Parts: sequence; structure tokens; C-alpha cells
Amino acid sequence: MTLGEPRLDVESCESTQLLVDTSLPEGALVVADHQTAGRGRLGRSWEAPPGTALLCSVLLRPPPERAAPELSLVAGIAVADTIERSVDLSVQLKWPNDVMLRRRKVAGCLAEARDGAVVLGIGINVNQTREQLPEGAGSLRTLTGREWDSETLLTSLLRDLGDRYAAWRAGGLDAVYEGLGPRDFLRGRRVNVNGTSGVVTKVDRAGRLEIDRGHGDLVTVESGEVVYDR
Ligand code: BT5
Repeated sequence: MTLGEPRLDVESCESTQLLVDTSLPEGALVVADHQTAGRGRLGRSWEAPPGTALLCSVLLRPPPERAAPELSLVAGIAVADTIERSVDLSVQLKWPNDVMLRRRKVAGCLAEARDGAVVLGIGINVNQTREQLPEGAGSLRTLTGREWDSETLLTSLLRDLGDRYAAWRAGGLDAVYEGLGPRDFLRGRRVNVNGTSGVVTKVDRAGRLEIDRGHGDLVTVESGEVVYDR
């Protein structure tokens, strides 16, 4: 599926998520150089100095039989595809929506339902210096030692997201699982999610986190905040 048409480019906005007009066709894109109130999940913020990051939102209309929250995982897979091909380093996905490179968060994805559609936001740290990044974060620049062109990354991202989204539409998470399972950052790590503690065994084919509470006592978690041992 082709994503990115029509496209709106802005220098500055509160959040690209708010600029997506949900009456536009599927694939509509908003790209910003800077956000004054970039959003993460659960009311958190997403920060990047002007001109340093790839910040975009895409309008999607998933079919009713698909679980729309899975789109943040689908987006993470596409971001990982793009970064791996561009920088030639392997990328991990930290459930549910963080993209990790060399154990640092290099991108985040946010799927928000609006007017019966989904506004999918993606932020990739591209050219921030270490001083410009929050604790625990990395950028392609800090992690590879050179600067990267955001527009080239965006072209690649739209293609990868279009491919992964089309596969997911047709076959659900199972159809893109090979891009998720092997990249699982949390597998084997001791975590606490919403009060459940144990060792992560996997992200399952329904997109849930499976945790071993000890001696094979497995539980699955649909959503939540992961605290993990580094
Ligand atoms: C996310 O939320 O990771 C989803 C981020 C989505 C951002 C994109 S940018 C384009 C579009 N427009 C928006 O307004 N949003 C989307 P979450 O898992 O809640 O992570 C947020 C947390 O990550 C914050 O509380 C910080 O601790 C941390 N953080 C903030 N800015 C960051 C950055 N640039 N890099 C890495 N971590 C960051």
C-alpha cells in the first residue's frame, strides 16, 4: 500500500498527531521539523530540538476485524526494517512501542484512535547530539557517529510501513510476526508489568507479552508499563 499522499509539511506545530485531518484518504501524512508538545503514550511527552528528528503521523483505516492497538507494533517493525537497512545495525523492539538500538531508545510509535480511523505517530531520533537527548535515549547520530538524512529515512519508512501494514491488514500480526519475534528486546529479561514480575518468554502472536512468574507459571499481559533490569 502506498502511504504519504497527501502530505503536509510544517516547520513547527504542537504535535503532528493533531494536524492529521481524518476526513482525508488513508495514507495522508503530516511531517514536522519541530513539535512544541510532542506526545508519547499516557500523557507523556516526546521531545526533540528543531530539525533533529523525523516526526510524522500517518492516517490509517484498519479493517474492523483487526486490533488497532497492534499498529504500534506494526509501526515498530517498519521502523526497525528501515533503520536496519539504513544503518546496517540490528534493531530490537521493546514491547509495546519502543525501538531500541544498542540498548537505547531511538524511536517511539503511538497509535491513537480518532473518528473511526487511527492516527499513527512515529518519532525517530536522527541527528540529536547526546546532550540533546533524554536519559536512556540514543539517536542514529550518537549510535553510528555520523549524521543521517531524515527525508531519505522517511521515504524508506513509508515504503516499509506500507508493506507491513498491507501484510497486517490481510493476515494480522501473525503475518508480520517474523519482523517482531526475533527482535524482541525483553526476551529473557526480568520485568515488572503492572505488578506482575517474572522473566519475559516472548511477545506472542497476538502481540501480548508472555511472562514466566517462576517454574513455568506463564501469564500474558495485554498492555502496560514495563520496568526491566538493565
Ligand atoms: C512513545 O511514547 O514512545 C511514542 C512517541 C511517539 C512520538 C511521535 S513524534 C510524531 C508523532 N507526534 C506526536 O506528538 N507523537 C508522535 P512513550 O512510550 O510514552 O515514551 C515517552 C517517553 O519517552 C517520555 O516519557 C520520555 O521518557 C521518553 N522520551 C521523550 N522524548 C524522547 C526521545 N526523543 N527519544 C527517546 N525517548 C524519549
